[in-house]
Amino acid sequence: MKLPSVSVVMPALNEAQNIPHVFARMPPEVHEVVLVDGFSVDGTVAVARQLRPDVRVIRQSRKGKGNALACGIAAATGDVIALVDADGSADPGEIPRFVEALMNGADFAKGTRFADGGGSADITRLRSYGNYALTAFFNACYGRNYSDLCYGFNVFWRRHAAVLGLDATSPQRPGGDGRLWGDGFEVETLIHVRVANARLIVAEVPSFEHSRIHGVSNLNAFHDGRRVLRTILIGRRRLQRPMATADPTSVPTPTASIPEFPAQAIQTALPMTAVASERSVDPP
Ligand SMILES: Nc1nc2c(ncn2[C@@H]2O[C@H](COP(=O)(O)OP(=O)(O)OP(=O)(O)O)[C@@H](O)[C@H]2O)c(=O)[nH]1
Ligand SMILES: [Mg+2]
Repeated sequence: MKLPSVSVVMPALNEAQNIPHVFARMPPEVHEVVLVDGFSVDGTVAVARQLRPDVRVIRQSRKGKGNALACGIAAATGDVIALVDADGSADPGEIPRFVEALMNGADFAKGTRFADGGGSADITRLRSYGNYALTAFFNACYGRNYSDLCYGFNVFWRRHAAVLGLDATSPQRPGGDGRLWGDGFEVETLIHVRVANARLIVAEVPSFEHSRIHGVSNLNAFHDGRRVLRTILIGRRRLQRPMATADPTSVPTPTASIPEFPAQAIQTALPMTAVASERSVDPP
């Protein structure tokens, strides 16, 4: 049987020291690596290009990890899209197991650290409790039986990308913090809300989360936890009132194409002061 082509979409904000470890674990057969740079100032793009001259570098349109995923997904061309963090916590060597779940009939393969065969060296006790509670609440709202809601390693058929409805091209709002709803760390929950509302077949795939190798997390457990909770609540309202269009989990219209960085423009086009700080912004 012919294996599907896999696009790896990798959001990266100042991950120059971690990219070598992640790329070293990349299965040789991946179709493309789409690195979505968050205006890194540490040479992330240069390191990626040096190690993998074929890497596609995308410049994100707004701020936040969620916006980076939206841009990467819109730019990907493979049959399958794998969302893989660039900090060394996710092992791209696990991608074939996710693809196998898709080949066995799943529409969407979501990673889980909390099923047999999975685990985490990275999650703190606070985050673990928070994730447990949010996962239970999500399951109660959407009739699912997931073991892990807030995990970034997910793989799905690209033909379902429209279901996710991530908005890659709308401009930032004047006076806003540079992010629209879904642009932050609530993005994984937003994806799961839309996948559940579309009744896609989801397989959980055990995955081991390693510790971030270098650098610091961009996530704030309380702040981002609140955004996750709000995403679950709003998506639930939409499930009950399917005609509502004004809430942030409604699926926007398809997006235009995403600009790709020409190789020479990268170093000069990245502003040195534009590093997004997820901690300093309030939810809308
Ligand atoms: N392009 C882009 N990537 C981002 C942004 N924020 C985070 N990322 C990337 O998204 C991935 C996950 O971010 P982390 O800061 O590791 O957050 P986390 O994995 O939830 O938290 P930890 O478990 O503490 O590492 C990493 O590859 C980051 O570099 C952003 O604003 N833009
Ligand atoms: Mg991380």
